Formats: sequence, structure tokens, C-alpha cells
Amino acid sequence: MEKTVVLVKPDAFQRGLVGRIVARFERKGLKLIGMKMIKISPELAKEHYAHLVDKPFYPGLEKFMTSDPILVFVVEGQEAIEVVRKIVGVTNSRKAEAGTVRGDFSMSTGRNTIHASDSQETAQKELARFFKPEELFEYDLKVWDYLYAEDEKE
Ligand code: DAT
Ligand code: MG
Repeated sequence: MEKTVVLVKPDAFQRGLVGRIVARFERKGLKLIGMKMIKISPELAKEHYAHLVDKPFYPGLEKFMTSDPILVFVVEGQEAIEVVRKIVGVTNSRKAEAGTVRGDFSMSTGRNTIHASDSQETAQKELARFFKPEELFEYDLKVWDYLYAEDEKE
């Protein structure tokens, strides 16, 4: 079953949105399998945002992402990567659909409250980047039979 990584950014901490953001994923029926607070170093920020380091806004992005702790968590579910990106909404929160995290909680691109892996390859890399194997938990979700029909389970 697919696993994907979510980061709750410093703006969400400052604005008291962390719990409400996590709740969006729980209520959808995604299984939480790892969660912790971390402080991102400049080196880790450069690795995580390698596709953006040459952009003019990168110094501000790094300063923001390393300014305060973040929450990092992993959810598991069928097609979890795509499902989570839909819940997150598009990068510019002003264009994000109402009902998405960014669409409901933010007015900004640079302060858009949340990050989520955007592909299977990225999810794999981000899992390894942020979590040790022993920080991810395998456990039975007792409601599994009510989240998925027989033919939707692996
Ligand atoms: P996403 O976070 O939707 O995957 P991304 O990977 O293109 O988007 O960019 C990562 C983060 O970088 C994004 O959440 C906010 C910041 N960012 C992207 N484009 C930006 C821009 N034009 N101006 C300011 N910040 C930007
Ligand atoms: Mg991205």
C-alpha cells in the first residue's frame, strides 16, 4: 500500500493550525504510520528543495522552512500520494480549491502551510530523508474493513 510524506510548515505552527491540518488526513481514512517534530537544517532544506535552489525565492524559502520546528508525518492508503496531493491543493493557496488545506487555511504561495510528496519516486526519497525504519509503525487499523471493500485491499 502506498506511503507518502507530509510536512506541516512553520506558518501552520504560528497560526495554530497543526491539529486541524492533521485531522484532515485522519478523517479521510488515511492511516498514520509515523509522526514527529523536527527542525530542518539549511543542508536538509537544500536537499529537500533541490529542484528550487536556483530560484530567486529559494533563500526566503530556506529561511522560512528552517526558522521554526515543523511536523513531519507519513500516511498510508490506496493511491495515498495522489489522494494527499488533492487534499493539500495547488501550490498557490489563493488558487487552491476551497476544501483543500491550502484553499481553506492560506492566502499565499510562500506561506502555504503544508508540503506533500508529489510522486512515487519523491515519496520514497522523502521517507528515507525524514524517517528511520524504526520510526515507522506497522499496526492493524481495526476499521480497515470499513475503509476499503474486499477488492480494494492489497
Ligand atoms: P508544492 O509545495 O506544491 O509541491 P513546489 O514543489 O513547486 O510546490 O514548491 C515547493 C515550495 O516552494 C512551495 O510549497 C512554496 C515554495 N514556492 C514554490 N514556488 C514559489 C514561488 N513562485 N514563490 C515563492 N515560493 C514558492
Ligand atoms: Mg513539491
